[in-house]
Amino acid sequence: MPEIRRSACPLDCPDACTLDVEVEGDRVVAVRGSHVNPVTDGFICGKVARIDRHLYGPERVLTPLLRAGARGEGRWTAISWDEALDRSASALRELAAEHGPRTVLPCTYGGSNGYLTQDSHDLRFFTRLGASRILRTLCAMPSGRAQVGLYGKMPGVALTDYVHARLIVVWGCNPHATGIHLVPRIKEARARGARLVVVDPRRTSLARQADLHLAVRPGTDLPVALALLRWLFASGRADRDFLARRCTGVAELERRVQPWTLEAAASEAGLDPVVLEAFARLYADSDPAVIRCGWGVERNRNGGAATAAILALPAVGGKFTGRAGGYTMSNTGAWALDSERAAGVDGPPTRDVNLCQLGSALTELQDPRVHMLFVYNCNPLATVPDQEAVRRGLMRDDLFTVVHDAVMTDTATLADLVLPATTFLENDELTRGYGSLILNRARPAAPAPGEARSNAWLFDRLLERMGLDRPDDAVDADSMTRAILEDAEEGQRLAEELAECGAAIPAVGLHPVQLETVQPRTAGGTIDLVPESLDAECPGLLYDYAPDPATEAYPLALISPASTRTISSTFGQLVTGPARLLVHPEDARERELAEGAMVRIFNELGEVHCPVQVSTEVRPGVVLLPKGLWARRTANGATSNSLIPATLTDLGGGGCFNDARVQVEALA
Ligand SMILES: Nc1nc2c(c(=O)[nH]1)N[C@H]1C(S)=C(S)[C@@H](COP(=O)(O)OP(=O)(O)OC[C@H]3O[C@@H](n4cnc5c(=O)[nH]c(N)nc54)[C@H](O)[C@@H]3O)O[C@H]1N2
Ligand SMILES: Nc1nc2c(c(=O)[nH]1)N[C@H]1C(S)=C(S)[C@@H](COP(=O)(O)OP(=O)(O)OC[C@H]3O[C@@H](n4cnc5c(=O)[nH]c(N)nc54)[C@H](O)[C@@H]3O)O[C@H]1N2
Ligand SMILES: [Mo]
Repeated sequence: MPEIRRSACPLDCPDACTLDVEVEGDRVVAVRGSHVNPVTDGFICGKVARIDRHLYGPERVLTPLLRAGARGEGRWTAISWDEALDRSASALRELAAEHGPRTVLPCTYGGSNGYLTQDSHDLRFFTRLGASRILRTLCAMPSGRAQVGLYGKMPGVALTDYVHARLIVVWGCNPHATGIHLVPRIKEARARGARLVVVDPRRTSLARQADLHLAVRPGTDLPVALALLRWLFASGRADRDFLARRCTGVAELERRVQPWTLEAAASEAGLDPVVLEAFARLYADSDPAVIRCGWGVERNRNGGAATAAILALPAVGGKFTGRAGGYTMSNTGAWALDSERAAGVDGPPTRDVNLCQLGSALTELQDPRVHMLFVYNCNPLATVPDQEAVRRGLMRDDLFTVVHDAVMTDTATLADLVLPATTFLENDELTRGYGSLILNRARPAAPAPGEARSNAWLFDRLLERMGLDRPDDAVDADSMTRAILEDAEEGQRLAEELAECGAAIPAVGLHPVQLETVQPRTAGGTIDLVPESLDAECPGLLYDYAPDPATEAYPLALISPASTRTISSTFGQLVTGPARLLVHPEDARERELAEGAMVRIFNELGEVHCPVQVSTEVRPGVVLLPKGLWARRTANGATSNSLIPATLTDLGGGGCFNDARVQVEALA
């Protein structure tokens, strides 16, 4: 008889679903959404519903593997964990002795968003070792800086409260792929008469249903949002009373928006100014109005300022009008848990390496060079800009690369040592949503196949082997969970709720009302529309616009948003068939590209070979290849990141994924 076990999904998605996992013998046979998390509401995405193919598929790494042939040749020798740990520890010891511990670079991003797999056991190990510190900038840095700059860590409108909105603005977000539980809430709001505006260069499925779709050129949200702000000020629709009472920087913001008339912004963004004005009026006229700001906005040279300008709209428009009035960006601010402090993360000063610039860190950085790369929760060859530089780095003879992952990723194929990781259904986890307002505590639902071990287990063994452990360290999952909760003010209540049903809600509850039940958490408790800290960090000043990087040689903007079938590159091994580049019919005609033609997409950084799909889903001047593709999905093994520059966003040092400018031609 199958048994149902409770679990939760810690993958990089806003929804943080609670799950019912059906287990037969030692195997997971089915996964369904449960009702514990109200956002999940009993259904889940197709990726996790079919996760058995990932857990028990042919790509699963089952034992530690030591490279046996040339790098990338695919010949491996299975070794024991004891030998794998000994080899890792002796490589760490020898390289640190020769070059100093900063020669070791951990490489980690978003494989699992749980506190037990990131920023706890792992960070304690690398920090005490004195390794170089990786700045985890691949995502959410520019938008995070903007949000914290204007509002502090104020939680946003609950996704479940969208049903109450009269106007929903979905800005640079594609929930149909990236957080599916918002979609039925938008549908319900629409059924009750709400209007929908979508700002996206792509005609997403929500854009097709929208009252207004603003198909902006990538990277032009900043002038668009500034023009909306200017219109609100100029047409007497700004809420002057609210601004005077609750905000700082009002006059300065009003000054900085001046260059951006609706006409100027529309021209820069490739929009009809009439449509932009219609949007401005609709926003001013609708209450409650909510903006779902996504991460498509941030992935370019203007991404931080653009997010800040969008988040300024509800303040200037006086849109904090109760439940469903305001904005949602990331909701992590609902939690005050500090896993680093609880884990005892401390160590000697070291140096920072920006993950978006991993390629140059591996090929150019000196004093000391990186001689050991330790990859976990990450597949950098698939997900980091300037893929060819990352590849050259990983191919270095004098670099020892360890990859801890559940499957043989593109990055793992170039490693020296591959260590088998558990998946979230096989290890303990404590995780909070960044959309859902929920904290989940999951126990292993099924035994791990083969010799797979969790991050917590691995980094605690290495800590011991390197003699860096201390008697009062929290080690196993229960003691780390306890330490994290005990460290927090509301820990006692959270612990009790978790013990009862495996989930807990934050102190702000499930329905925070912005500027009513939750307040700005800036130093002065005000909304800071032009924070000095952001001015200090920006090249130029906050809200300065950097123009499109297109050139005559590379006129097309390549965007690489999320696809429905993977989470970044996770589950990418399960997707077969060639990836296709979406090209607008006008751009295809100009280049004489027929549907299905093999093309070369190229710029000065690299090239990708794949077939085209001619489609009005993208606007003219924009081509699209999804993020997270595995090498096998293109004819030459390169993916969008081989065309993406390692330049950084205006705030937070983030990735400019959508600043790639390319040319496309038929492959002879
Ligand atoms: N199925 C699935 N779900 C996921 C993920 C996944 O890969 N697959 N990834 C997870 C992660 S890591 C994240 S960060 C979130 C991201 O979730 P989203 O916020 O939805 O982010 P993206 O898919 O990057 O981009 C969203 C939209 O922005 C558009 N876009 C691109 N450039 C611009 C621009 O300059 N301006 C505007 N206005 N729009 C632009 C794209 O066309 C896309 O439709 O989703 C999470 N959920
Ligand atoms: N071209 C392009 N590239 C992008 C983006 C884009 O918009 N365009 N978006 C970026 C975004 S939003 C993000 S968030 C990043 C994500 O970049 P990455 O963090 O590299 O994300 P994934 O590709 O999902 O790789 C995570 C890996 O961690 C592994 N993993 C999962 N759980 C565990 C665990 O418990 N332990 C260990 N050891 N491993 C585990 C998974 O199997 C997977 O191979 O990619 C970025 N890359
Ligand atoms: Mo992300």
